[in-house]
Amino acid sequence: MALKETLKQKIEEHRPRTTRLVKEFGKVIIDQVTIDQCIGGARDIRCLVTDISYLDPQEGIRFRGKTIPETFEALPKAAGSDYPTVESFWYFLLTGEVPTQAQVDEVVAEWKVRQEVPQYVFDAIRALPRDSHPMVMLSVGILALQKDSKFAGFYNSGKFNKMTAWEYVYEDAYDLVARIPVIAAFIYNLKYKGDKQLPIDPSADCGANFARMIGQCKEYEDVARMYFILHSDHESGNVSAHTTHLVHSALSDPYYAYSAGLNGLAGPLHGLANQEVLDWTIKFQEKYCKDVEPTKELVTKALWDTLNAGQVVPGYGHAVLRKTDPRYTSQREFCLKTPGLKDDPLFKLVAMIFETAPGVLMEHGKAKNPWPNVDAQSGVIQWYYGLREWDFYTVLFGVGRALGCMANITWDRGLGYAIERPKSVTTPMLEKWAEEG
Ligand code: FAM
Repeated sequence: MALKETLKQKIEEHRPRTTRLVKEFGKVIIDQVTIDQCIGGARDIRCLVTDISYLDPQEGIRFRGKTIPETFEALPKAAGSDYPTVESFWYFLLTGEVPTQAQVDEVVAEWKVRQEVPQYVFDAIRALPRDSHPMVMLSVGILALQKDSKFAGFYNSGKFNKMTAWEYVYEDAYDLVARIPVIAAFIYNLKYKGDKQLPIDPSADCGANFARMIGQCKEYEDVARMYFILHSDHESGNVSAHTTHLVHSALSDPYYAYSAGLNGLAGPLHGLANQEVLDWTIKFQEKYCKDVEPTKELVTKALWDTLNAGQVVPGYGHAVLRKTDPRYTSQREFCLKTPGLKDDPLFKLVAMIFETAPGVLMEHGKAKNPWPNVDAQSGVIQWYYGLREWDFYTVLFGVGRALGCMANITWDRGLGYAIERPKSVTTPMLEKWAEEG
């Protein structure tokens, strides 16, 4: 069955489950809220629902019930590669089913039709000051696409229907995931390659095409596939996914919603951490290792300098995870099996930071999770392949994260999730409840 028909069937099968939960069990208590959660960023409060991915604090992410190695193992691979295509992963995220090769081929073919980006998007990005952050450019590019939103068109048609609204979100979502790598490649060439744009390769899958559009080598095709898949989804509560869900809950279309999600991803405590990691590591090399090899002692000193200056160690810690992020491990394994990369001095330094930082953070005693997250390892791979403009790294994250956010809001509409509206209280109310115990 083709992707849309499979998805339609899945959504229709799922709807009675959601309806029953609300109607028959709506008042069952699944959590309680404490004052520190209220003030502390709603940490851990169970109040969002998604079946696309689940994040276990010890084990890390599962996409549609599968761990990262299981996901890579199960999905059909790109021709001549150990990694699945982004397109097969998109099918899997949306439907929860591992596609057959024929189903993947269909998605790859449809992706190519959808990936054409209107000229006005490029014009809008080109009109920005060239020294704008590439995340601004990406967010503007996505927002510019809004004018042709099929969901907004459906809403304005006067024929809006809650039962079929998801089909228009799906159309926009699919267009968006196919176009965002092309927009990202355009931004890369505009900002760092003197606006020398490279054409879409109509014979290539998403990952290979992205690699070719930014002038990368053959091996980078797998880097792109791996990177986009690993960064796709991390359940619903993280800033970019939650923002996208929140904005779309007002029936803002996928372009409004994901442009907003990208603005959240651009924060240094979230997606920008990958650029901060490279910045930290390169500055460390310049400051401490001009004439000497890095040592654990030097790394320890640099980590304490950062902490004593009141800064966070980028790439370490997590709001939910309490172990090394399997997305970190997956990228580390890629480095270890790639000749050249495993002996690269920057990779060795990142590995030394991995051996050192958890102990320092534990001694520091603040971070609940002293282990590395996805961002601690991702920059070094890009650096090795010559993509050294590290302010671009969050854009790569944003291309991947689109897959998860778009799959999620397609399902949000399919299941008719309500406009989000948590309740706020005042400080005197908290103080009164505190006194009452
Ligand atoms: N370095 C220094 N201090 C840290 C720290 C780190 N890497 N991680 C946490 N802390 C501090 C944190 O700032 C807080 O201090 P205060 O009590 O003074 O406010 C304390 O430890 C408790 O924080 P937590 O409960 O362990 O973490 P949070 O849930 O509040 O925050 C992160 C989670 C990810 C924002 C935090 O660990 C951090 O700032 N890490 C560095 C930035 C980073 O790598 N972000 C990327 C996260 C990634 F998964 C992603 O979204 N892409």
